[in-house]
Amino acid sequence: MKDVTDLYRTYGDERLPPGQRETSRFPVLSKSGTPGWDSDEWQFEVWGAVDDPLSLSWEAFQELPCETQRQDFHCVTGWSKFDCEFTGVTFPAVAEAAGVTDDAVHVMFHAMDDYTTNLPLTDCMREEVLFVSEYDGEPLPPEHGGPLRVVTPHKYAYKGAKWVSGVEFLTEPERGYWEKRGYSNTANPWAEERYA
Ligand SMILES: Nc1nc2c(c(=O)[nH]1)N[C@H]1C(S)=C(S)[C@@H](COP(=O)(O)O)O[C@H]1N2
Ligand SMILES: [Mo]
Repeated sequence: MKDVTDLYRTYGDERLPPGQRETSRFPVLSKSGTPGWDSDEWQFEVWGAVDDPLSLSWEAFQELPCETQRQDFHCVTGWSKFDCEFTGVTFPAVAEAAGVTDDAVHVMFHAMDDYTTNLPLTDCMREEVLFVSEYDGEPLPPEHGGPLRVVTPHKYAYKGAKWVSGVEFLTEPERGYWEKRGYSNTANPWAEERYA
């Protein structure tokens, strides 16, 4: 298994970012309830600054190359969970399948509960940004974003959309749900970029 729990070395001296507490629990944080889904109707869309927009069924999405990684998870409200085992498809693999064009600079993730979150393209084109469908070897629990969520271990967890349904490649930056409501746009846990 790929272990990316040492990525903190790029950002700071300590694995636990400043102001965080380690927890062994996995709390649930959602702006509204857990949306339902139907595997026959589920569609994953990729659009915007791409040569080949994607519209993938649940079955087709499963055919993308998948890997398991050990990662840490940092919530902006102050808890961190070490050594999560996430299985999924890397962001670069999805970007490659869609043929991202040269003018793309930014990304908006869209979710089934109308959540959105944004990141610069360079922060997404990393092997540890995963579209996760399994947690600890089991299907990702619905309250944690199942069937599919994004994880961003180099950023606070609000940058990872649960119930992700689409990815939009943008030629200019835009802000997502919490980024418009006072959360940091950049969200680096080692710099404690919590609120804007
Ligand atoms: N679609 C969606 N994704 C979301 C959220 C949400 O409300 N809706 N909350 C975000 C926030 S603020 C956090 S801290 C993490 C929490 O993930 P967890 O519930 O699995 O701990 O999901 C993020 N992704
Ligand atoms: Mo959060």
